This record gives sequence, C-alpha cells and structure tokens, in this order.
Amino acid sequence: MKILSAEVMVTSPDRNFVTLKVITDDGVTGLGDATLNGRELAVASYLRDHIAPLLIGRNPHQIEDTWQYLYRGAYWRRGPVTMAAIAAVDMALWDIKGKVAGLPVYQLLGGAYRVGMLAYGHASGTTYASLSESIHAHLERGFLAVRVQSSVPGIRKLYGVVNHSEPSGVRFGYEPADRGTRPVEEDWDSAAYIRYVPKVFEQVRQEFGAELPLLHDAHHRLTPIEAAKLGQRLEPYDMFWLEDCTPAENQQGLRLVRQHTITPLAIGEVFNAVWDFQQLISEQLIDYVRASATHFGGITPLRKVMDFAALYQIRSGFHGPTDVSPVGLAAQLHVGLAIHNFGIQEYMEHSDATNTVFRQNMTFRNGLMHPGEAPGLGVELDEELAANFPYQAAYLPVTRLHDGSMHDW
Ligand code: GCO
Ligand code: MG
Repeated sequence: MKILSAEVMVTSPDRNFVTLKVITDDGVTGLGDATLNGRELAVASYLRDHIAPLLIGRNPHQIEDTWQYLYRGAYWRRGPVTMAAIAAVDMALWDIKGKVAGLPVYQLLGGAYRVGMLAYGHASGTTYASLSESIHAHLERGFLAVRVQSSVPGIRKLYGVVNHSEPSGVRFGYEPADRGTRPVEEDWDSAAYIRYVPKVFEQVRQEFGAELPLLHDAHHRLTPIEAAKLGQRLEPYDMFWLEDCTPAENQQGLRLVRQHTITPLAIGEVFNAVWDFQQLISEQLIDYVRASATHFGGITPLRKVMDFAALYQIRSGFHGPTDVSPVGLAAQLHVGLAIHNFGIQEYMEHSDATNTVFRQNMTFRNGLMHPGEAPGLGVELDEELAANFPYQAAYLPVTRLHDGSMHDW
C-alpha cells in the first residue's frame, strides 16, 4: 500500500481548522488535525509545501518511520508549527491503519482499559450569580467535573470568562480567538487576581459541596512565588488541579511552587515534544500532562509521554479546547481510553456548525467521553459543507498590564 496524495484543507465553521487528508492507492483515507490557533496558515503551508510531496509513495503503515523521517529529517526540530504538521500526518496514518484493520484506533493501542473518560467542561461568570448558573448548566448537561473561571474586580477583560449577556454567552464554552486583523487587548493584575480567586472557590464549595471536582486555569500569568501563594490559598477548596500557574519555560520555577503547595498542578498545553516534559516529569513537579495530540506531534508521542509519566504516577489531562478539531479530540480520546494513567479529559464542546462539518462517532454520556467504535479515528470531514466556511483571519488576544506593558496572555 502506498500514499497517493496528501491534501490540506482549511475551513472555518465558527472557527478555523486545518485538516490533512491522506489518500492511499487502495482508496483508504485518513484525517489529521493541524490547527494552530491564530497561526493556521503557517501550518497549512508547512504541510502543503514541505511535507505533502514527501509523503507521496510512502508506505502508510510505517507510522514510526514516517514520524522520525519528518522529525529528524527537517533538521530544524520541534516548535509548534512543525509539530502540529507532524501531528496531522501521524493521526492520518493511525486513521488509515485503523480503517485497514477494521478497528478503532484505541484497539491498536492495547484496547479499552476503562468504560469512558471523565471529562470537565468550562463554567464561567462575570458575577457569582452567572458563574453559579453556568456550573448548574454544566451539571444538568451531565458533567461530573467543572473548570471554574470568574471575572475579577479591577480586571476589565479576562481569559476564559463568557459574558452571559452576549449572544455567545448562552453557549457552554467561549472562543478565545477573535476574527479580525488585530488581536483584542485584555488587561491583567496579578495581585487583584490572587486576592479574588480563592473567594470565588469558597463560594462554589459552599454552594456545590465538597465532592464536585473543581479545576482552574491561571493561563501562564503568575511568577513562581505568586503561583505558590495562589496554590496555598486554594488548598482549603481541595482543587482537582491548578493549571498553567506559571509560564513553564522556566521549569525550575515549578520547584518553588511545589515547595509551598499541595494543590495539584497541570501543565503542558503549549508544549510540543516529549522533551518539554522531561524535567517536570522526572522531578515530579507536575501531576497532570496537558498535551494534546494536535500540538504534540500526534498519537505516537502522546502515548510515549504518558508511558514516561506513568513511571512517576503522573496522569493525563489532555488539552481539549475548541481549537483542537474533532479529529484531534478523537485522537486523544483513543489514547486516553487505552492508557493506565488517564486522569481527566478537557471537553470544551465544539459549536453546532463545527459538529456538522466534522461527522463524528465520539460520545459524551453520563459525564464520560468515548471515541466510539468506528474503524480508525471515527471522524470524517464533509468537504462540500466545509467549502461553505472559508478561512477567516483570527487572532488570540494579547494582555497588557495597567501601565501599558505586555504580559503573558
Ligand atoms: C485551555 C486553554 C485554551 C487556550 C487555547 C488557545 O485550558 O483550554 O488554556 O483555552 O487558551 O487553546 O488557543
Ligand atoms: Mg489552559
């Protein structure tokens, strides 16, 4: 069997997605997700101009060989653009292998090891009343775990908070990238945030009780000592995790956070290679691996990092925002179903338009996700429909402090 063609499709059913379609000489097709929020066309070009020509004629069954060929062969290793492109090829080849075998990908990874995967949704509010309403809405929808983000007095516009008075506010999630030719500017004040967030969790625990797993994303904004302070102040509320408490480029910084708090830590949604986790895992500086198949080079390295993490009792918390396409989400669900050290799965929920363009077999029932039983990844792209949603320029926001200087978004 040989690869006959590899096509890149960019479609924007409510948000942009980059999808690779690999076709074999036997007529089997495989899909891969290469969506890099706000920089989509860079990956589309990398795939179309530099990778697709190399795939023609290769044996699609040789997944490890193709992965290493693209990773080592580029010489310029790693980075989000390269690794999202390699991820798409890797997923497409697993999709093909599954379809040829007549088996869902999780079977090729060792088989189902659990009945489904605990998923968390994104609750948020600009006031406690709207936050409470949002948590109730998630519980009614079946979620057994929720991420809680709230507006903070003194910060005008904040990551992860849906304004419920806007039309998009009725949706469960939020979409961080805004269409247009310039990023939206948000603001930030670490002291105000650290003072306020524990009060929010105190109220949530009072209303929703001790058992509901609660998560929170600090989105890379704190220094290590600020992160340690927040982690310590959240301890009475027994968090499932505190995510991206400090930018993880400074990996030793996590030692400082660890010395001061037992709040579990999750990191890694912007990492793109197993090596990015080497120190954090081997020194046990984190509790959850936040990688996604899409930004991490695909199913092959995601499985490898989880086997490495298992040696240190570190579990998965794969990144599942709307900018991971249904193809990418399915890819990580197949991994999560098969591994021993699954922890939790983020499920931000795609819009109806996205879910119509990407036909899917995965399910969310009684709070648990499952990739479904269709051979391969179980997601197909309706290309005719996709053509109705051409690419639209969009940017993630940027953040400024109140003195006008730039801060981490
Ligand atoms: C999360 C993430 C996302 C990112 C987004 C950027 O925890 O789900 O932080 O909300 O901001 O993926 O493209
Ligand atoms: Mg995050």
